Amino acid sequence: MKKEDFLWGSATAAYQCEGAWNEGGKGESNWDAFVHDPDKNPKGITGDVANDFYHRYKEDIELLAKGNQNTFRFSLSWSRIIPSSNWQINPQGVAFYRSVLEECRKHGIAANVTLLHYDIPQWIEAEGGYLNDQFPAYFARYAGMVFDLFGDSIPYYVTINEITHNANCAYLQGKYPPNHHSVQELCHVGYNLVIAHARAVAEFRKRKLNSKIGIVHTTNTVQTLLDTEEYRIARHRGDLFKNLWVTDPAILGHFPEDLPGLLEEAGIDLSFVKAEDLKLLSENTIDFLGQNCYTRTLVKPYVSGETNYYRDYEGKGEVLERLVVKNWFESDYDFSLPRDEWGREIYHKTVYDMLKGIQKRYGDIPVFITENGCALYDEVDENGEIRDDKRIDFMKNVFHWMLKAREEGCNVIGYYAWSNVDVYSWINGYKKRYGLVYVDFDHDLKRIPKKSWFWYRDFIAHSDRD
Ligand code: BGP
Repeated sequence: MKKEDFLWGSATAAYQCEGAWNEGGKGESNWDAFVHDPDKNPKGITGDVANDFYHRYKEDIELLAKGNQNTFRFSLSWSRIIPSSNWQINPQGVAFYRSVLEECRKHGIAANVTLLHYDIPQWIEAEGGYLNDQFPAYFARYAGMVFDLFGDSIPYYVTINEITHNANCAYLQGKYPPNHHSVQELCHVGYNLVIAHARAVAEFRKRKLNSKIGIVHTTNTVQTLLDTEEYRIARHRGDLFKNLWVTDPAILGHFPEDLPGLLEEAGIDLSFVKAEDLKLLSENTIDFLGQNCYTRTLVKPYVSGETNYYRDYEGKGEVLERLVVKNWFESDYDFSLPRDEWGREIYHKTVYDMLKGIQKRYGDIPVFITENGCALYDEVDENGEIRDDKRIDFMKNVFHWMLKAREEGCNVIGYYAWSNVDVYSWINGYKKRYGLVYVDFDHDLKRIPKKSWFWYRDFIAHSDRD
């Protein structure tokens, strides 16, 4: 496979890497406000400095290039480009992203840029954030400004990162800002985000750019251990909850047919749904799908408990990742499989199942694996090296399954390791590391390529010859 046939790269996100939270004319974001509130963020860990990408982007992009990577996924900080409610553009913010793009261009790296990766301006959060029915209009206005500012210099635009995961963590689990716990709000926020996405696509189409536009979804392919009628119903409802309410509208232009009825049966007030929004959806589908692929979701028929999502933010291996949707389904477990220190099942084949599932439901839509990675407590050894063999083993297995799906006709066109260098991991802090390059967060933020960075570099070089 030639390198030009397939993009190999790695990914990051503005709040997790940039730092410089109040520099360069940047406004306050919802994450800035949240991490600075001791009641909401008792650990006190912030992304104020993060890995300082704002000042070190040249070094990080050079590392990508030296590692044979030809694509870089990053996100824009909305509040760096438009700091306040007067909608004035911040020239320093724009200059920063132009320099990042120029650095990519110089190194022959294709930029894959997300407009919204969890961080929104705090003034919008204060007005109700995603729950405000003005949110889609705000997002479309911001997106239009970004398309005008950067145009074709960005070959791949992504509207929003992980609507489902962000909505679940912010409005169900209550761990991400604004820390709410309400199933009704979860549904409303989910709807507003899907519509915001479609409105941004509409802005993009108006401008007739040569670039492509997509959405990034986190697919947890939903599976069961048994194949009975009850398990099949739980599986389908799991798929509705985890995937279809985002991927169907984004790719097919409409919500799944049975979704409204099931939600109403569950007591959700759907009065926020508007006919004009549904028309907009049908007219604004995407060019490519970005899939963040970490693990699958194993479900069984619902037994008990209120709708909720549980994750381990301590990394002691004590809490299993768990999802309950009352009367629909709940998590199941295959204890024969390994788990990471944060209670998440490690199941490499999920990337294959995911690509096959997309092909079956959506045909030939181009797919990027926009995130995939292995969380570890990496440490520097006595020789100054980071021997992250577990990560290499993880990548080898994932690549095996991804390339098998490609050989079998799945239209996967690129892969991004999460993350290019170590970043701030939401709520978890800095000890949960995914990077191909180690960052010394306790001292000088020095970058040290891990063993996996060298392995990936050589893998890409080798894949270029085949
Ligand atoms: C995805 C997010 C990323 C990243 C990654 C790892 O859901 O898009 O921003 O954080 O997951 O997750 P975490 O840092 O929570 O372990």
